[in-house]
Amino acid sequence: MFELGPVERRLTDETKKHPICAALIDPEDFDPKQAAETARKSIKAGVSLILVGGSTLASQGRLDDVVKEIKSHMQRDKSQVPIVLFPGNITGVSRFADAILFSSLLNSTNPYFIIGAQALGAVEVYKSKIESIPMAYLVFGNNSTTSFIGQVNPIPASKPNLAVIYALAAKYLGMRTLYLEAGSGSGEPISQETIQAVKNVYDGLLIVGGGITGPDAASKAAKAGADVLVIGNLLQSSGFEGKLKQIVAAAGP
Ligand code: 1GP
Repeated sequence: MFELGPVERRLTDETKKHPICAALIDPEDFDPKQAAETARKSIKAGVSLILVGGSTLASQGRLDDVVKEIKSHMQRDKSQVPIVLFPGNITGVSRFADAILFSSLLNSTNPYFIIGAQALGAVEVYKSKIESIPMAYLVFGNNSTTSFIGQVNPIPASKPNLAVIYALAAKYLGMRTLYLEAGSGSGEPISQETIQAVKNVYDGLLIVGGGITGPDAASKAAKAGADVLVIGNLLQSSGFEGKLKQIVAAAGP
């Protein structure tokens, strides 16, 4: 039978209490040392989860190095925050992580991103023995790297009902996690209306990301029903910790 692994159980338990924040580290943007330092600062600012991945990651070796470095720093600091992979392709698997968001890009026009890459990457996940968390991934708008690479048929921001039909499909397919993605650096985060509409029909873990750069956007997404808020781009600006702390406080209890 299917059972929740420790990371999914932890996230489910934590988000029952209040929404949490995740720091997304793209190994294309940080070398291993910078990645570890960014993860450390993010945890200090209050994030509950470190995500590692990106849409254009070409080197699995680079991913391994980044995850290993983050992990060794976290062990030194005795941090229990999980490191979870957020893969954009088959290069996104590392046996050094705690879990993987094993995702299907449901609104891609290319079956490769819906099930092809998953089949090709599955053996690597099996061999690595890391925990797999099934996830539906939905991309809004057509201006992001993830939208371009994933050959997405983008959900228009003004059509929450289109997100709802995919959320229902994800639920009926047994996907326990759903990620609403506005695209990294988006000027238009996922709207409250969309988050609420999805939350009404979907009872799994609801992740929201793209363009959350301040406490206002975080508070809106959390109030609308997001369980996990993903913060990526902001981590590249110097002195991001102050803003991240405000975001965590705005999202939290
Ligand atoms: C991207 O949703 C994430 O996959 C995070 O977006 O980089 O805009 O924070 P930002």
